[in-house]
Amino acid sequence: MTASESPDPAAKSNRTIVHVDMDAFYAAVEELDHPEYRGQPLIIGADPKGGQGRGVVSTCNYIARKFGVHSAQPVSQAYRLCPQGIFIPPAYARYSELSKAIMKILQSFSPTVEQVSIDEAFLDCTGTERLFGQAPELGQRIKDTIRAETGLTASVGIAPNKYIAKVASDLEKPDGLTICAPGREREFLGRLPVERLWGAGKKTVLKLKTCGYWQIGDLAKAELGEVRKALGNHGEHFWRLAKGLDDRPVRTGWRRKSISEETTFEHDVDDNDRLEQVLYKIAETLTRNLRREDARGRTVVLKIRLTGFETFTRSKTVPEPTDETKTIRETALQMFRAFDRRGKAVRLIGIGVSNLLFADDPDPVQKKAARISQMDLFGDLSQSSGQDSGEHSAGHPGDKRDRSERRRDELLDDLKDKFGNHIKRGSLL
Ligand code: TTP
Ligand code: MG
Ligand code: MG
Repeated sequence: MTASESPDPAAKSNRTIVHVDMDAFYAAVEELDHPEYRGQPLIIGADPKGGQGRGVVSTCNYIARKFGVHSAQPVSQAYRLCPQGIFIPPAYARYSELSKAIMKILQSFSPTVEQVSIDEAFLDCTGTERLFGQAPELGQRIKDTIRAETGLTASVGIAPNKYIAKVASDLEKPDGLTICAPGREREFLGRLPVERLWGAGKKTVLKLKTCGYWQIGDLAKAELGEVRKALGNHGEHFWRLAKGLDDRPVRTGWRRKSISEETTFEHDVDDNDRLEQVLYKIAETLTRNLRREDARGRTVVLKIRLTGFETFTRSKTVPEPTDETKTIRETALQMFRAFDRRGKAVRLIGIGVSNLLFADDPDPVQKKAARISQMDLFGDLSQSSGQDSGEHSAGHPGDKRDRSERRRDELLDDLKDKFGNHIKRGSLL
């Protein structure tokens, strides 16, 4: 039994929680595979087309970051900041392959590994001192093993809880190792800006600053009542984090919480028929990826970015978790038709599905709706496509899907597997 499952709350502050996050992951993989890119600014993302490109940057190496380039930035802007950079499109299959290799390495350090994105994971290493040494030695070993086996560098944070471990891994990137010893939590967090509170979005940060809480230490010292007044229901959560208190266990068998797929147009599109056609295609690809992973979701999210980059999301929860193309497509279309673009054309359109359940979900807690924000959903696009397919397993219990729809979806998936993506369902022809 790991300490995270211990019924004794006192034991929780003595956990050894490790957070590992790869440095400039996609870019680092490209540098590994293409030594000629090393030493130059390298930007992974959509084609910048000499500054006319329309997509966004997935990530860039640390040299490019010096020019102000960063993830989720429009490539056109990245190009203006760094025209001499090497711009290359992402090769997801390769990143996914290395991600799997890294997760396997992490499993050799603890049976309790929770993958939280393509390049990061938490480990509960409580009680592994005799095997791997104290925190500094453990962290170095993890980094060295990843380096030796993959050629990539990771940043590692070690702390008594997940929140501080996550903050720690980010503090000395790249190739960092940052440790917060038990008992030093408040000191460790105190001088960090409130932006470092995990889960605090722009609105929360603004409210905190308006109340005079600029550093995490300011919040830790505040009266709970005051914090509640400022932040409402979330007040206590952030107040506890600020005090370095976080009991959340490291969960094994983690699965993604959401999946999404989106298209950025070469030229903004105003024609509703064309937009609906694109939504059709997106729904096809997205649900095929869902079925490959044996996952179903309850919340369908529509994302629309208009001319000028204004971005909106709309979401709708369906009664039963689904992976059915028709249901997800129709739900997205409904939201699209109800959305008032106020005459503006569309730059990007996408569909996401969250509140995912998996057929072989071992942990009933995961079957509860995962409450994630829509921002998180589309912040996770790195994993939205190009993933390897998973094995199909027994199927979801209590399957209430329309059997003919299911057969249609599965038949089409098989055809696409055999003959490629140009196979389309009748309604698309
Ligand atoms: P991150 O770990 O956030 O970033 P990173 O590994 O590139 O750089 P850092 O050293 O700061 O950790 O994301 C992991 C990968 O996910 C990243 O290499 C590319 C992808 N990604 C996107 O595609 N879009 C995004 O907006 C972000 C944040 C990441
Ligand atoms: Mg990273
Ligand atoms: Mg990461």
